[in-house]
Amino acid sequence: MLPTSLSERFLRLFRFMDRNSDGVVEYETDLLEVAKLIAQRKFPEATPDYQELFDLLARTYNWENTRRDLDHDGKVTPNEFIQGHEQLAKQMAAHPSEGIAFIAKAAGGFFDILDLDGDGYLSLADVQDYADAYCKGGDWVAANFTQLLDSAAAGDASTLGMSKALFLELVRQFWFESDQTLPGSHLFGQPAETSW
Ligand SMILES: [Ca+2]
Ligand SMILES: [Ca+2]
Ligand SMILES: [Ca+2]
Repeated sequence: MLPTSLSERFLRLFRFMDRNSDGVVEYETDLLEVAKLIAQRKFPEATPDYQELFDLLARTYNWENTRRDLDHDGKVTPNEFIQGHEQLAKQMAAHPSEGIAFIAKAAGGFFDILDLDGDGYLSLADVQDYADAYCKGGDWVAANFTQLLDSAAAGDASTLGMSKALFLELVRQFWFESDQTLPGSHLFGQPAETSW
């Protein structure tokens, strides 16, 4: 069993990913649109660059959702979502260095897609557009982003935004550290729901 702190935050992520808020995450009705919006943001539609990025995102989202869909009915329920991550958490505990390498590759690649101007930092606009793609934008995004940046060690803080090193560490904490006092536990969290 996952610690309650982890399953609660994964449910929060689940609600974030459930774009149309109907209680299940589906590739066609939730994630396909996100792939379009994120690719459109980076490249003009109908260009080869756009198509390549869209295909990559669509393939990745479809693969992830299929992997989580344990009964193969096309819909990922909150329970399936949690169970999938239970397996992942076990693998991470057994092979931590492979887990870190996986995060650097998967989340690092996604960081580069979101970093619109390619300067190596995520700006507030980058994360706002990301939340908007899932129909989850709002004031909470800026409040959360500021809190996450403030949480960074002085050496990592930057007026440019969130560095990739900080981002990857927050992602690692979110997925694998049950300690709720770590800043990464608050990724995707609306400030009203968190206990800073
Ligand atoms: Ca849905
Ligand atoms: Ca299912
Ligand atoms: Ca940037």
